[in-house]
Amino acid sequence: MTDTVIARFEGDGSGVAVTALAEVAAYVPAQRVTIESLAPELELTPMQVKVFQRYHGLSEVSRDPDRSLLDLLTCGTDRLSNLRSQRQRIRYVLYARSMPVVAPFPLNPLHELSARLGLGHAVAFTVTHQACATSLQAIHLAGQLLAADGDPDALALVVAGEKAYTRVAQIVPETSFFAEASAACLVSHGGPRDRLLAKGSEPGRLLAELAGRTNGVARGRGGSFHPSDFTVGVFGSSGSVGHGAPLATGAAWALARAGSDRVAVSVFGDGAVNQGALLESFNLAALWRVPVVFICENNLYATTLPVGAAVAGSITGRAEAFGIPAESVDGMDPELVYAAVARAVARARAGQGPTFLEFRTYRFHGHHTFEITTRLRYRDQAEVAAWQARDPLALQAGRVAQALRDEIDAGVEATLDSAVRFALAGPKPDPADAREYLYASGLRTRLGVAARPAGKTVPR
Ligand SMILES: Cc1ncc(C[n+]2csc(CCOP(=O)(O)OP(=O)(O)O)c2C)c(N)n1
Ligand SMILES: [Mg+2]
Repeated sequence: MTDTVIARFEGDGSGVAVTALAEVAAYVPAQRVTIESLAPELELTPMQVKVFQRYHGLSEVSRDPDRSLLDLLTCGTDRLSNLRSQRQRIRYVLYARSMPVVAPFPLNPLHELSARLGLGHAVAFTVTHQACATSLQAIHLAGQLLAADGDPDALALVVAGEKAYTRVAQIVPETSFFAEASAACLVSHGGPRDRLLAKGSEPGRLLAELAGRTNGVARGRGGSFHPSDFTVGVFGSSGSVGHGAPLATGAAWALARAGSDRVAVSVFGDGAVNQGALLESFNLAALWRVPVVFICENNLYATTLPVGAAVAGSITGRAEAFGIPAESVDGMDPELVYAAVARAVARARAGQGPTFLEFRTYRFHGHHTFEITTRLRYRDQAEVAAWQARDPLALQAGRVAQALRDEIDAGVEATLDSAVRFALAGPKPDPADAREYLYASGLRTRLGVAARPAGKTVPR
């Protein structure tokens, strides 16, 4: 179970110091306008409207004409649950703009925003001229400033969000047009954090878990099949294919009942789509409209079994049968994946219940080492090569400047080296503790008959 929009990272000093997103929040106005209604203002011909609608699948955008730019930005920052309590730690406020001019002169919402948030003490400035990558650039810059700051507790607030005031700014001809939304994140430096702009366990603790060490995320007791990491909202996983879905549905139900706006996400493979537990979860999730997102990574094979030989009907059709909106998305494009999950999370937050997403993707390597050692041949090398040519990492890396990419790669290498060292230095569990942590209540299981000392009753 994971909360994909609000992420929190807590470390124990096991990794290298890198830039981290301490918390992320987004605001998308509920109000939407159709492209048709914008046509006169954007000077679009009926044919151009049709191209947007049919070719780009872009028929409406979120807009909030009654809200000022300042209010739009504040809606994003208001969703940061830690902003108020961490105010004094915030040293920098960065406003990331995709367009150089965001408001007609002399308006500058940044300083008003800082004042409104009680951040008058922070250095505030705007980052621009990097088009869509400006927010990434701002986070990178915030990380560099914090690294040089000297105070390991210092934070930066990065804010993004715009309103387009002129036609030139409102539309990229035949390609796209602008909507209104805002995002805010708290950036920190100096923690043992993953550089990736998403939540995640600390690599060292995750590797230690796989190696069965007590410094692993689940004290080495989960291994590769059952790791869990509550510090980042990872509820657990199941070695039984498809059995994470009831856990996620139950967690989502509990979250909704507790009045939380968090969302549970259940991720499974195409091998799970005929599991009864999954279909039962669809039923209850749809019936109770719980905030859960079901994600199927369809990589065309369940171990070695091709999806065509195992799955009757369509994968999305299974969810649709329960009235759950379902989408099939190119899972090789990280941006499309991100956007689809963001839509599903927003639906869940708006009380509209579950969404099903099928990500069409591919497994470059084997399901398990057995497959490699026995050299099982169940797929064509040309097929593997065709999918490898669309490697999502390479695709996403191609979207950032080479210098930034090199820096990220070097950071990843350093993080991995440190993670391996941390994992291998971890202690192995003491067999005497084998019965610990099995029940939240502290209840201990009985020893097996052979292990029980003769004539003695084992305390529970
Ligand atoms: C309920 C259940 N049935 C069978 C298995 C054995 N099993 C392990 S992995 C797997 C296939 C999983 O396929 P998929 O989710 O597509 O994973 P991929 O092979 O793509 O990694 C099966 C059937 C299991 N773990 N749980
Ligand atoms: Mg699969």
